[in-house]
Amino acid sequence: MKSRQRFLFSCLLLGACAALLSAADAPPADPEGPAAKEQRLAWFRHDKFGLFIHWGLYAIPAGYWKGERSPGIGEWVMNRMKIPVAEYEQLATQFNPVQFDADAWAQLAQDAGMKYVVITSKHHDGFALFKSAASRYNVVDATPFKRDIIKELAAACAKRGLRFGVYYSQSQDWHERGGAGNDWDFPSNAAKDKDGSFDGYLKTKVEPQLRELLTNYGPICLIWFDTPQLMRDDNQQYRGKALTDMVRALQPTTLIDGRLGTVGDYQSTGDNVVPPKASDDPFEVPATLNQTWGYRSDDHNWKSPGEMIFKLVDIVSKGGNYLLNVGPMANGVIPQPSQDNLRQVGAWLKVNGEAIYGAGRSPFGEEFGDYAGNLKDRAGKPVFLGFNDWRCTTKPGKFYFTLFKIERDGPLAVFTLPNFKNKISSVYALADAKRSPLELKTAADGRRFVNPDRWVNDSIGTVLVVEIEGTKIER
Ligand code: FHN
Repeated sequence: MKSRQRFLFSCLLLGACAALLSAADAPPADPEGPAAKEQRLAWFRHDKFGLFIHWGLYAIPAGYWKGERSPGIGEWVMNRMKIPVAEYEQLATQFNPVQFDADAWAQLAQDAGMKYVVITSKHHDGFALFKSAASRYNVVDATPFKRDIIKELAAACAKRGLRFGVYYSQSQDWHERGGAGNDWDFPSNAAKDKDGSFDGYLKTKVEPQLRELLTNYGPICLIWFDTPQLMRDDNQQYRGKALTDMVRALQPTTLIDGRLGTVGDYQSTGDNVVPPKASDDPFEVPATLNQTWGYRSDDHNWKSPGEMIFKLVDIVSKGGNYLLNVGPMANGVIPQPSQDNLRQVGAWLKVNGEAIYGAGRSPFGEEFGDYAGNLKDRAGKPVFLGFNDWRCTTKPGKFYFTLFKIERDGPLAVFTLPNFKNKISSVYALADAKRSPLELKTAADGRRFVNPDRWVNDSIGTVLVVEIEGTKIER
């Protein structure tokens, strides 16, 4: 071959390789198909633990309005007290959280061992924590603070390698006539879903604001839509297709949660609801640290670090993610008990994170509990009695058993392994840097057990690693 021919041939070859490579890299054609979803979900399935942040004007009244206690969750004060828009929006003129420090928030998430952060960019009260050309009711245009909170937090997260996502209340917007939920300023006879005002609100506020969020703040790992009222019309037709299409077009890797009003990328369980059994379908449990999402000055009912660790392991062992919430105060500071408790979870994860990040669900199931034979709930359904002695997560060739209640044989701590046939090559405690093998014993009935004595002084979850032969679990 002459050199010119050789050159042309190499160009063709390179072109063909590049086409093949980019075909392999390109996202699968149908963005709603299972392959595209799985591709988008890879980080979510790995990361497991995220920080939820509910923050907005409601942090100022903190659960009280004109000296009267508002019942329920803090961010619902406008609704519960039927506060007229004209009065509530005045809170914006007082919103000046001078102690807000995005770096400190992102640092807390990192210290807690969380891998992603999701903040309320606009909650049901309609107030945006970002600069928006679609509505002046936003932190930059309507408050003395004038700083774009979403921008600062997105940057602080990016600096620490944390993924960043936004909560966006697409249906309820108590500030707008067309939005769902406010029947005290805009009586329900407006029939928003029929007279076009809800569709108008979607077009003039929701769509442009989502475009802003997906354009101005770097990669958005997920959008957490919520309470999908009116997202289906009378004929059950989904009216948010423009929203879904926009997310897919602007950021094809952004996940859509399970509360948009159509099938998202994963299931969102009910608030604080942990499913009783494991699932292969991805899901996320949104949960509070006390009883409220948005800050309430009178809610001191904190979950202990031990409870949170149990929930994290429980959820991961069932195949899901845990999105745990903080409600910062009006001055921009996250309540100290939230910080302290989360940092303790982080300390546990520092030692035991291998059992969580990237881990698969339990192949067993008997550890979750059982339906009580003859107990029925008020709806007549059988009652599920949860067990919380141990949980199991997995990686190829490994089981991670996290022990929460230790059985004892006299003074000896005993963990009896669930039944499986694979040979065991090694057992050790994850907290043991030396990974010294623990002796595996076999009882008269053939069941295998270990005495992890030295390691069980940690009452909030001792992880035993059991390495097995083969990657397929034989039962
Ligand atoms: O009404 C909201 C509530 O304020 C909060 O944002 C939670 C979080 O999951 N979602 C709704 C209720 O389910």
